[in-house]
Amino acid sequence: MKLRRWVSIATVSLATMAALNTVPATAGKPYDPTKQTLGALGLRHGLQIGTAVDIAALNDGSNPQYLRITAAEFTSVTAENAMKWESLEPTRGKYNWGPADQLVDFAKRNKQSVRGHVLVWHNQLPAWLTTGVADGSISKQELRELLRKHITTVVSRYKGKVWQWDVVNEAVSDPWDNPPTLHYKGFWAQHLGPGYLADAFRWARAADPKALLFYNDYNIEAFGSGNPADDKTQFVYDMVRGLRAQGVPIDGVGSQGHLGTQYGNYNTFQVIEALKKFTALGVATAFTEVDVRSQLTDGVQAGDSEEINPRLQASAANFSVLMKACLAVRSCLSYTVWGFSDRHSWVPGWFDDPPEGLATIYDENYQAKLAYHEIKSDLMLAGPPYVLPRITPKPRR
Ligand code: 9MR
Repeated sequence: MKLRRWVSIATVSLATMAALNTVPATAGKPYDPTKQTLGALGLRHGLQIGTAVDIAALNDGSNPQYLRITAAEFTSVTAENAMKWESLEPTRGKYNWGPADQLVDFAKRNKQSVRGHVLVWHNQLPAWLTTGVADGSISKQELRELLRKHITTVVSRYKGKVWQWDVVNEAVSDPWDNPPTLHYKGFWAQHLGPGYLADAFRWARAADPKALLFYNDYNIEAFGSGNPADDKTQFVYDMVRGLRAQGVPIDGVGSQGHLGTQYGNYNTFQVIEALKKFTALGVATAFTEVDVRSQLTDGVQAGDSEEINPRLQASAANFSVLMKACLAVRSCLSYTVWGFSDRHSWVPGWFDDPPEGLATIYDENYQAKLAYHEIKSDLMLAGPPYVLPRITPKPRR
């Protein structure tokens, strides 16, 4: 009786796994989830696990670990810098496709999806463009046409090869900006007005009818006051709702997930709630640039484990909160880390007063950190019956 009961439970759960397409090919070997990569575990949920890729590191033959882990551990890749406008068109009219093409080819060889990053952003613009606008040799009308051409050229080149495009990045100010009331900020809003957002999505859609088109931003992991004047998540939510209401082809909201252990941190349910609210607008969601940095105090720099350990633990907990929220909300299509190793992270170069670092899931010697193990266990333990297959929206026309 006992045995029969066990057998029938096993049969039901195998059937459930099969129905959900989650039975891994075992070829006779018992399936051991603890031995799987992040990417393989993500696939059980239909969730892509990605990383930002530094092409120079990928090409550095003296550092084979970087390429090995990029290929083995992830099912999605994002160019950390190679698809930004200044990288693609450093000289007006002369595109440098090499590094971006290389990443797209690498992804194909390794059966990975590509998140395209980024079409419209106020940073890392080519100098010829910003100086031309500043000295008046590029008019507003010409600027708008240059943007249309850029989006069309880049999206067309990678048509069918890029899964999700970050069409517009970081268009909204922060409460610490001046004025503090949230507003559309930066080069594009300043020169073209906020109408550039709708234009950009429409131009991207015209160039690739199938790619999922995302708005991407930081500090939108959870809602705050609910007042769009000081709650950035609410501002972005209202913006996306407005764009959808106008029929703008926006398919997703990317929440970057740049967190720090020194801040008050979110709990999983606050993040789930935010993802669900965006989902209710009919869009996909994703974590697009996750890392969790810490201050490198004198003690941390001196190797004091009493200062290092709590930071590694807090970092792991934050990585895990975003992963659990993503697993729990079916619109969340991918979870991308912004570099996987402390050897290649934007954090130390960016935050130097006080210095910050320790932001990724592997240390400088490519050893997996607690954060790696925690998100892996999240992926593993959210196994059957708690598998929620993803729901991908139809790209909007
Ligand atoms: O990681 C990128 C770093 O190498 C660049 O120097 C920096 C320049 O602004 O951009 C970093 O990536 C950013 C991403 O493109 C958009 N969101 C914030 C990321 C970290 O700054």
